[in-house]
Amino acid sequence: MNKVALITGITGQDGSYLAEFLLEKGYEVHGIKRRASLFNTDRIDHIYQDPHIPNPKLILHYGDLADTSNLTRILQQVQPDEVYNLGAMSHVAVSFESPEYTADVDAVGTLRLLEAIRILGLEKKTRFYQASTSELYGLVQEIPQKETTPFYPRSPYAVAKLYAYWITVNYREAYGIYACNGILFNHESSRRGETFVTRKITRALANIAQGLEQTLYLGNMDALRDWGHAKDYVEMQWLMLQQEKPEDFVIATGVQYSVRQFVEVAAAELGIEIAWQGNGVEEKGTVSAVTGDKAPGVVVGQEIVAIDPKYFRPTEVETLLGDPSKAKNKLGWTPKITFAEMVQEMVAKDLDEAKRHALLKAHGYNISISLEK
Ligand code: NDP
Ligand code: GDR
Repeated sequence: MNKVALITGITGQDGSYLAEFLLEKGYEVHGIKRRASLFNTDRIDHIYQDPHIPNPKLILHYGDLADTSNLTRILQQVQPDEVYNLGAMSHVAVSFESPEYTADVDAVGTLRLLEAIRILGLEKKTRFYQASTSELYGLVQEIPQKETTPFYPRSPYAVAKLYAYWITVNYREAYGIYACNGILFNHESSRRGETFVTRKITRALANIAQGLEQTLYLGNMDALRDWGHAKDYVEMQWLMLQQEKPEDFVIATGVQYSVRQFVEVAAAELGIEIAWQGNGVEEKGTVSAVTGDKAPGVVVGQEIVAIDPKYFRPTEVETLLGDPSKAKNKLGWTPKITFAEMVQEMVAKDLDEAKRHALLKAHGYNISISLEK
């Protein structure tokens, strides 16, 4: 019998890679998607299966982490061997705007799933993965951060995820559920949400390179992050549920870059060299050199990066750097995609899209691009 997995957040970045990965392993994959006024399954459309075919291996259910009876019913129906709780209001800055909703979905949503497992008597059958986060370390108490580093969350998102972390540990200890936290550091890809800083940068620079946009507005460019690739990280999520006993793991690369460095590397991919002027409050990035034909819309001297204070957060996480030793030793952690390859992939995808838009525009078609300004 093939294993059955249930993924919350299947329409998100990680959910889409994990669904692909589990389907390749022969799993029957169930996913929870939210009702939206527009289709919201872009990231999984390529693996979507017509429910009319016999024995589809990918099955979607409408649901929401804020809805206890819905979650309980889906778990009862699916009887999963593995639950991956990836669903969340996952944007740190937005959590300051919607703290209560974030707590309901990210913290209590996790409790709802664990309670459903318990109420349905699935404690011995269903293994549970919780998408924990390096944001738990917040105001860091130790460098690099590992499984034993004390937490100090710095946003409503991180505080909600702290509850989710501990309720997962508690249900493991109290009821013997095989439940794990993956404390994942930032991971990106060409499927990353457009308002996270990496994708915002690659998308904006690609548009600027094609003359479709003028300026990229950013907040704290000194923030340091340990960025890996989402495709590598979902494999670790699965591996955590295949061990003999449940444990929590840090997943990170052990290498750190600043937001400013990310801008430079992405710009270089487009043949743009950036010179920085100013003092961090009014910092400007101007173009000092352009090479090749990837950036026909840019000229030397052009101001393409600027700071907008609205992107600064009330409390910031300045630096994150993970120590993935435990995952390396116990899970055989081998990330395959380097930072440079990841940026390359993201820029290539966004440049392709920008070129299509530029071509349409050149032929007189009206195009509108959704942007965060
Ligand atoms: P995304 O924001 O790309 O995806 C989040 C998913 O959760 C989407 O499918 C979204 O649905 C869904 N979702 C949001 N609200 C609800 C809700 N109320 N009920 C049900 N589903 C909901 O996040 P990622 O894929 O990047 O991250 C996956 C998980 O890992 C998240 O929990 C995140 O907090 C955590 N994490 C992410 C890291 C990263 O660097 N990417 C690092 C550490 C942890 P919709 O598509 O409809 O919006
Ligand atoms: P983060 O990711 O908060 O680390 O959370 P994000 O990409 O949003 O920010 C990274 C850093 O860049 C700084 N920054 C900006 N961020 C955004 N979004 N937009 C900007 O314009 C901008 N300018 C500078 C931020 O201040 C921050 O320091 C991500 C999410 O995926 C979480 O769900 C996950 O838990 C953590 O990573 C690990």
